[in-house]
Amino acid sequence: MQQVVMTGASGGIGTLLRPMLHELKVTMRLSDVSEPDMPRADGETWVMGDLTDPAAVARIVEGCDAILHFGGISTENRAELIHEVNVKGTYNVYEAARKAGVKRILFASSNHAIGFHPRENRIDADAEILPDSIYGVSKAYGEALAKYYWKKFGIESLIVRIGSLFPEPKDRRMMATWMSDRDMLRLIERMLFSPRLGCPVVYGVSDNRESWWDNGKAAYLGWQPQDSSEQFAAKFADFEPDDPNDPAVKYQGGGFAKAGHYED
Ligand code: 15L
Repeated sequence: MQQVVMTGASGGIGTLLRPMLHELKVTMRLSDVSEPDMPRADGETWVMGDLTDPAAVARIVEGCDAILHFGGISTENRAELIHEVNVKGTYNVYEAARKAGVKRILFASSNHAIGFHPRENRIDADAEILPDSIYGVSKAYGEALAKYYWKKFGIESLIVRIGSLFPEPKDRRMMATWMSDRDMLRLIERMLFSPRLGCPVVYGVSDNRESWWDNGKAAYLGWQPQDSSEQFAAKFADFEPDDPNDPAVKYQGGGFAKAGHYED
């Protein structure tokens, strides 16, 4: 059985996925800076540690086969903090993985690495990197790092540009960007068990009627999202025309594209 580490296991996505991880039939080691106050599921082990500390990261990944790297700051913040946690932390994860002989990594990137693409454009894995925030810049760095470790050391990564992974869409934009937890679980399953992974970019999005993202270039993974935001359409049924000049409406990154620069 594979030993799989999840970083950021106490965060929003980690908390959503935890109850389903046993379905992967792997041994899970969960990690974060602290453990949430909820009962441990059968078979869960925890190793607490800070991603900014290389020695702690080495302990977290020791002896594992694969890493699901969800840890980090998940929205816009001070550049210094984002550098510390997302840039240095992700570097620490890849370096520790290299030294420990880890074969596969899922890098939780974000749609905010490409958030300044207009919504009229349907884009694929080769779209130009156009971050809409310093947070998005940190995700672009992580993607580049994943490709570097693939070419230099043969460590395979699945780069997932996650849309909006929440229990349900929170606004109209998320009708296009929503990803269900079950579709993420299915994607993790392909990442762990596909005979050939390489280092593809996949948009983490369910089979939504309005989607701006094309995963055709990763078709060889055999991942097919099964859920759709359409089940929540009634929530956003009141028709109000969008203001086409509002950057939050014009760009794929929504509010991140509109927000001002976060001063240190
Ligand atoms: C993200 O990357 C964020 O982590 C999440 O909080 C959402 O804002 C999401 O993107 C989104 O674009 O909806």
